[in-house]
Amino acid sequence: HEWNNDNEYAVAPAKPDLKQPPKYRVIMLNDDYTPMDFVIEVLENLFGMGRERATRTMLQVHTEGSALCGIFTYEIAEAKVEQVNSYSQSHGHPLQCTMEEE
Ligand code: TYC
Repeated sequence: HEWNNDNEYAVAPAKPDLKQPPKYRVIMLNDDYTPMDFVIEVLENLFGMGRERATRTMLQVHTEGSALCGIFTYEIAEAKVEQVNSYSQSHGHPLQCTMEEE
């Protein structure tokens, strides 16, 4: 009697579960009233951008209508949106951010 050394059943590889948590884009929206300097300040202080990148992002929003501020987990994205919207409102500006699943 011989063993069957081609036993495929015993060596079937376990399927690795490499699923990542979903990520969310935080998007800055244009409006007609928020001062450009205020938008730059928000991008610097809430999204960690340097002056050059913040200025370029602000101008992209101004000319194209929206721009990406960053990509985060759901909870962080939600917090960023809330911080931008409440900070803007408290300064009397209509500046708004939104989030969308990647
Ligand atoms: N459009 C605004 C203005 O002309 C400037 C602005 C830029 C507003 C970016 C919002 O997310 C924004 N003063």
